[in-house]
Amino acid sequence: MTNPLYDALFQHARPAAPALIVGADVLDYAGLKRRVGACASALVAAGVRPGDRVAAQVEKSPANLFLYLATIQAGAVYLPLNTAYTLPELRYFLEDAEPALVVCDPAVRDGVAAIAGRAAVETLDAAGQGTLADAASRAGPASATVERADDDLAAICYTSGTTGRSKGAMLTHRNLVSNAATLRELWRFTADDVLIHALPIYHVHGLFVAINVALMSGAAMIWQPKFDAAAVLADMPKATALMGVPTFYTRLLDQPGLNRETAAGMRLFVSGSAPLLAQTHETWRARTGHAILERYGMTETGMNTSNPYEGDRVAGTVGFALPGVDLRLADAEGPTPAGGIGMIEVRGPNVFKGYWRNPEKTAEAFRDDGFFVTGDLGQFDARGYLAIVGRDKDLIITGGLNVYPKEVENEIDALPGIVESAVVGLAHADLGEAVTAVVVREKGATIDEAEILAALAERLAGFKRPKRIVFVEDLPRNAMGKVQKALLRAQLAM
Ligand code: MLC
Ligand code: AMP
Repeated sequence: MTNPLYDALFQHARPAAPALIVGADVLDYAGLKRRVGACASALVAAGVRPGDRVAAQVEKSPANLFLYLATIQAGAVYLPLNTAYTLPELRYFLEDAEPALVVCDPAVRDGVAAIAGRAAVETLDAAGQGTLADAASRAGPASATVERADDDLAAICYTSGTTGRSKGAMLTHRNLVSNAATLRELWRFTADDVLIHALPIYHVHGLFVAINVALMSGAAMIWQPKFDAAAVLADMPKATALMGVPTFYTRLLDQPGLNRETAAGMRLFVSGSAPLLAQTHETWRARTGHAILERYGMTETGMNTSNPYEGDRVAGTVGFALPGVDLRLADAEGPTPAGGIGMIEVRGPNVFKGYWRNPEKTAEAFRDDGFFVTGDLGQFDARGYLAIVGRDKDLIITGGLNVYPKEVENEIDALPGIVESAVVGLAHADLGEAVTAVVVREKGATIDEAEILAALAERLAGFKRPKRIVFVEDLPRNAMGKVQKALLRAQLAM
């Protein structure tokens, strides 16, 4: 029996070695496998069959990790959902993915049940308690690990489009195994490593980069429920590695206790999901003696490039294509001339199988020769390091989370008294970019910032809601009638 991802994740697991460290509690690999097996039995008892989707909107806890791994062991497809999503946001994912089971917080169980269609609903709270945990504690060990092929789906991760609705990126066992194996080798992970895991596990960074690489190495994870700079700093002397978004690093730099001594036992700091400012890189190096290793990835592709483990880690670049990943710069007319700026396109075992039930969007995303068009603009320097110089997609990345302006604009425009709006990302010291809305009201309308934000709170996850709303008489447009967002950004930045 083979189950490529499950087998790969536990290939170096020594039964008595620590897998998960939560405060003073240590769970070894034997214990982890037992808990995962019990959860897999509970999934089967809840009606989950191979190939079924298991949607999870749960707070990060060890039980959430068991659920992910159990879904894989049961041959099902894991569908993680940001805990910040509101019920209206959730409804779309559940309708589109048609999961067999939804696991959610007990507090929203009834609301979720009402939109879950034919799916069963189980619960897990932030402490890992709930009906699924109860079922797992009653269940015996998993009867068997369900056989899967390399090309079978392991996960569907939703990612928004610039227009239209979110698309489910279908990730196969091969995608996830190959990417984690490559990163483990490149970043020299071994069973001696202790990774501080402070990322959310509803996106590929925390889920497939951090968890998969650590487990596949037989390493331990210090499991933190969310990012808290002081808590990360306190655990640093016990750890060897950290993975984070740039906000982690800027917030850690605000901690007076961050210095060469606290970071002495660490061998690797990885940053990704959003651009790391060169200034953060330099300041970090001066304070800790470590060069942050920046890498570049996407939901659809996992990781594509990385700065070298040995050799220069160049600030403002994302390094080289990973072994086995083909990467080129091109545009509609063809390859970008040397030194020029072009669209980043990638091909390799890491690249997803397509968008769930969406052959048209899948076809649009690929070139005829199999390269996936990322929507990111890149440029190689003379030494072949890739820099991400922009995005050919209207996207804001705030604290490592993606916000599609159109989605926010649609919600604002639907409010009474609003003519139209434009949503842009403005530079923000903590979050990289901050969602900012420029709004045109109807004549005489009095709707204000607080009222708009209160209305949006019912519809949109908190990270998508504007940090600032500016009222204007008109939006600047070009001759084609298109809103000039670059101009707006420049005006607002003044
Ligand atoms: C939370 N808030 C945010 C936010 N996170 N606002 C903007 N951007 C964010 N990223 C808002 C909440 O809605 C809330 O608002 C307030 O901030 C406080 O919430 P919090 O939960 O206490 O926030 P905080 O702990 O400060 O979280 C910030 C953060 C977190 C940066 C630590 O967002 C985080 O862990 N980000 C990592 C995201 C990630 O994993 N990205 C990887 C994607 S995969 P209010 O109004 O309710 O008070 C990917 C591919 C790749 O991109 O290459 O990796
Ligand atoms: P997502 O769709 O949430 O997976 O986000 C992927 C996007 O994050 C990429 O297309 C890039 O625009 C951005 N991204 C990821 N890593 C980096 C990085 N190191 N530097 C700049 N942008 C990045």
